[in-house]
Amino acid sequence: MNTNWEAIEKEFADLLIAGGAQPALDRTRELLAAGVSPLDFFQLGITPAMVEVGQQFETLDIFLPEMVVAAEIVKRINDEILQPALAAAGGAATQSLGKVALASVQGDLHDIGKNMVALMLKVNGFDVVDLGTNVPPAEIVERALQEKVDIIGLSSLLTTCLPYMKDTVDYLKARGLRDKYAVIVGGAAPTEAFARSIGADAQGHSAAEAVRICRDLVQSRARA
Ligand code: B1M
Repeated sequence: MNTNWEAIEKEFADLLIAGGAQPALDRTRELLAAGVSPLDFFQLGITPAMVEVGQQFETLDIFLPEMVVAAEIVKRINDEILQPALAAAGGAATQSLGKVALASVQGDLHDIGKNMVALMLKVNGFDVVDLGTNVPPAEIVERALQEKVDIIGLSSLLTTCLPYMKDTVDYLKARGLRDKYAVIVGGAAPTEAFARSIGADAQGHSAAEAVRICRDLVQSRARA
């Protein structure tokens, strides 16, 4: 299917900033009915539209209330349309590939991307323990231990919260647990170089990439 993603991104950035949920929900349903895949729509339509919303916030063309409303509309698009469609397409996994604890790190309340990572991991055969947002390093590690996870996934969109990713890895080391878990970081804030610098195992740019990385991490740990 030949889809003009640039036009869709622009259309949705305008719809999100205009602030009414119904037109955005209707248009999403229309695109999916026309054959657009929910994952492509999320990655190539909605995510760049949110980046555009963020840019307009940065340049003071819009303000926090508009960004809050845009986020609420995207949550409804995800909850009511995309996540059910993705879950239905994913089918039921017969065997768990591994268990992942996911958190938006201390100070960070952004969760739209983290929630999509959680869903994509689940539909691809992982068990996910979603620890929520604004989770302090010690809580992440102690819950990972309680829940007997294989992988710790840390999300952050705020550069001011990057130190808490490092603190989480440092806390693992201090508890003598660093080798027990693979650690993946993601979200708009951490770069690959940052991930390396704090001793994380990997960094992911998207939910689809997070799934690929978690599969690789589980396989390489099984071989080790
Ligand atoms: Co905020 N915000 N925000 N925000 N917000 C950003 C992040 C910002 C870049 C906007 C901007 O200025 N351009 C900026 C951060 C600047 C910086 O740190 N460099 C910013 C700011 C400044 C703030 C506040 C400080 C604003 C204020 O209060 N003055 C405040 C902070 C609140 C807090 O957390 N303490 C704030 C608040 C908010 C809202 C509450 C209004 C809302 C969040 C609502 C919510 O999440 N429940 C919001 C939003 C919506 C945004 C933008 C516009 C969109 C974020 C989003 O949902 N994107 C954002 C602009 C941007 O991202 N460029 C912005 C869509 C989502 C699907 O993408 O989250 O990147 P993303 O997730 C992707 C990948 O990153 C990846 O996969 C996901 C799916 O493909 N990924 C992982 C994510 N986690 C992963 C983990 C992995 C692997 C991959 O492994 C574990």
